[in-house]
Amino acid sequence: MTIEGTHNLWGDLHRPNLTPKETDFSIIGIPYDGLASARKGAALAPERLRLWSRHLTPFSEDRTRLNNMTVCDLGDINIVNPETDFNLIRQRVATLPNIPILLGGDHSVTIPIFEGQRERYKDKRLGVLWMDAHPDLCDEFDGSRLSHAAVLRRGIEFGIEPHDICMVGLRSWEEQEMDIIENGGVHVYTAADVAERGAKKIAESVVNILKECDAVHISFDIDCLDPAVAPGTGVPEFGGLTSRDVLTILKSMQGLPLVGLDVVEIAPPLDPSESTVFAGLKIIMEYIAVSARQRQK
Ligand SMILES: [Mn+2]
Repeated sequence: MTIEGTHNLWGDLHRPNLTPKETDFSIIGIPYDGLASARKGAALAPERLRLWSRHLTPFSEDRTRLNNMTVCDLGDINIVNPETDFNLIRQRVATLPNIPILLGGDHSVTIPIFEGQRERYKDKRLGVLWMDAHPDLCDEFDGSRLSHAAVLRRGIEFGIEPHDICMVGLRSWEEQEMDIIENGGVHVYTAADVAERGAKKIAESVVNILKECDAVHISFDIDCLDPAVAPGTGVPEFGGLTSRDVLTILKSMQGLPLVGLDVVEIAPPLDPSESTVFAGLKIIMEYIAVSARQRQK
C-alpha cells in the first residue's frame, strides 16, 4: 500500500539537506523488540511513525507554529545483538550536537540512550521524566539485564540520581522493584495520583523537582496511556492516563532544560486502527512545540 502524504516527513519539519548541527532535533528509529517480555511488534513502530508523520501539520494543538523548528531524520539504527549493538545507540546519543528524538522499539533501547545522555552530560545533573505504567526497575527479567523491565535500574547504575527521577503513570509492580520505589528516593506519581490530584498539579510538582537539573530527558512509554486510547502496546495496563493528562503534563515542561525524548513500546500490529501510532506522533509534535514556544518567548 502506498500512501501519499499530505505533507512531507515530520509535518514538513524534516530538512533533508541539513545536518544535525544545523537543525534542532535528530530523529532516530530503533526498530528492535527482541527484549520485550510479552507481545512483540514495537520493531515496526519507526516505519509507521514516519509514514503517518507525512500527514501531520506543522502546528501544535494550541496553534503554535512549528515551522521554525527543524528536524534531521537520521534513519534507523538496526540492532541484531543488543549486547554489542546497543553501543551504536549510546555512541550516537553521546555525540549528537542537537536534541535526539528516538523512536523505539521496546523500552530496552532506552538503556543505551540513558548511557549516551549520561556521557554527553557527564559533568551535569541529568534528570529524567519517566512516563510509563511500569517502573522497569527490575535487576533482571526473563534472564536478561537488558530487558525492557530493567531499563531504569540500569539508568540509575549509569549515574542518574534517584532523586532526579520523576515517574508518572505507574500502576504495575514487581517485588524486586519495591525497595527502590519505597526507599530509593525516586519520585512516584501513580496513574491514580494523576486521576485524583489532576495532571496540572502533578506536573507542577514534577517541574519543581526537575528544574534543579541541568538537563532533562523524557522517556515516554506509550503504555502510560490507558489501553482504551493506546491499545497497541506489548503489556497494556488497565487504568492509565488520559490523552489530555499526557498533553497537559508535556506542555507544562516548558522552561525545563529538555535534552531528549524517546517514545517506545508502540506496537502497530496490535492496533489495527493505528491510534497508538498517532498518539506517539502527537507526543513528538507537542514535545517539539515546547521548544518552539520557548524560542518565541
Ligand atoms: Mn511500560
